[in-house]
Amino acid sequence: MVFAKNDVDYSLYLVTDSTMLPPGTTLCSQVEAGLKNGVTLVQIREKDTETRDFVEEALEVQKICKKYKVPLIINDRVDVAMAIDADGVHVGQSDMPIPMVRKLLGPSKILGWSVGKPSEVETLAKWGPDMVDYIGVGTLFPTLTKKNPKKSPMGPQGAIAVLDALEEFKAIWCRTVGIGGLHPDNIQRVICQCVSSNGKRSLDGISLVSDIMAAPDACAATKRLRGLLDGSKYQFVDCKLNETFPTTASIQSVISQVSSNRPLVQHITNKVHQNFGANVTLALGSSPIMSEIESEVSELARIPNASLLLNTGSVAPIETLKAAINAYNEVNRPITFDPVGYSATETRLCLNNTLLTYGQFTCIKGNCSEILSLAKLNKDRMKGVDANSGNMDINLLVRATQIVAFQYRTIAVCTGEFDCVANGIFDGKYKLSSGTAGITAEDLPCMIIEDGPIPIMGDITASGCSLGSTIACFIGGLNSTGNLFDAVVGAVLLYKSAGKLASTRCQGSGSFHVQLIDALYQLFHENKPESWSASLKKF
Ligand code: 3NM
Ligand code: MG
Repeated sequence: MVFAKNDVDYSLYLVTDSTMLPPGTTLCSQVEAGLKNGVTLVQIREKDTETRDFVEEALEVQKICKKYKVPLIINDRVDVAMAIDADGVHVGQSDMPIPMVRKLLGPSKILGWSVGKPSEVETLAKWGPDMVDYIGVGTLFPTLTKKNPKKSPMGPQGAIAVLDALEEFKAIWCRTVGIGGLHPDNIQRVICQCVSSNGKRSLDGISLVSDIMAAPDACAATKRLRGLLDGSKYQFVDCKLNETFPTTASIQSVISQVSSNRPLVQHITNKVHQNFGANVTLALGSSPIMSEIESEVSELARIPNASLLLNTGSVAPIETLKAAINAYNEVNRPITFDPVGYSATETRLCLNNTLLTYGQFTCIKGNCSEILSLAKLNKDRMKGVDANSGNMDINLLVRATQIVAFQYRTIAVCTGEFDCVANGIFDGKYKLSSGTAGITAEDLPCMIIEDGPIPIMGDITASGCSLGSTIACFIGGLNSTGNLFDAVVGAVLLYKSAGKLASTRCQGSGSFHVQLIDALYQLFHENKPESWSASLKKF
């Protein structure tokens, strides 16, 4: 069977591995269960099978693929592919060179290549459209399937770099599938986040092994995957994800919701912030819990209006942080992420990037240095955890905030003399192949909150961290119809106005600390955002 190469559907690409078959199943029964329920492409990848058995298995699988009119690709073994007239071959970076494989296969077969780096994209672009038809982009997440992994997981950010390279080098013909550690809990996030910076392309599909091959019920497993791919909305918080701009009236509504819902705000945060953050949370009519106990995170996340603040200046073990992210993502409860000192040291850079790869955050809040580094617009390493002072260009900061919002599909907050908030959640909508239909970071709604300098903010500890507490209270306190962008902007507006008010009432940094809590308490309970001192404008 010859497939028109342009018509191949890459959306759900099953790669086999007969070493993980559950009892009572066979290679063929698992493949057929997949094909019956929405697998669109099959690759036989059997690393430990002798040639003769490999050929026999390939012929069996080929029969099934023909029945479902789905192309069959052979991993590595160009000879086997040619011998059985398979539809294509997939090779890795250390297998036979692509031009040789193409020469052997001829022009009409599908040729796939494993790619992990932009430089490899540059190579395939130079070869032109007659060489590589699609690439497997990976390894995305840790996987137990690959016995001798040569690459470390790249996360969605690594896949974005590959998609950007395809656009940069104009390899428009080349299709893409993500691979490595893809499971129902991360597939929608991957499709949603992995969009080229020009908004023009997303992954064309996902490729996986264990989720179907090792499934005791491969039919049900495939159906579930198919449903996630065909859904078009990634609802990772149970609140409204729309694009309207916050106003003082909508912020007033947020505060009423927080007052009546009294969210439980779990803090995993640094020692300096713990006490102050708990008091700020109480001032905002919410309940703080400073728990770092791994075994209780799932229970906490299930409490109505639970909200998590994750501040990476914390000393909690990384396994606790991951468990918390998992628990809140699983039940669609919000996480506010504060990557303290994002790139100040190699250790922090690695920890923060690991967590950013690991889950979905509703809000990412940082100071100018952190946001610039996250957006990769800051060439220098940060010095310590404080924001670099100096004249900051508003256009640059807005751009950085929008990039962070776009790349992590989050509401990004950049704090400083003025604060920027950019909404990258869109409508939670995602699409295979066509990305955001050309919407880019620059198109994202962005608000600026200003109230002149409040230098004394820098003279107390944990003032930035406690803005994180305020945001976590506000988004946690929303009703299911509440608006996330309103909540985050409202938190920033309140915090800035309270800071200003406290600075006029205090006598020094000690009383400023106390006055800040009083001002937060007063402004929150009065709930008259139209009279607050900080200004709110669209950028
Ligand atoms: N190739 P699972 S990762 C076959 O990174 C393969 O190129 C990878 O298995 C790459 O879906 C991988 O079970 C294994 O995680 C994917
Ligand atoms: Mg190989």
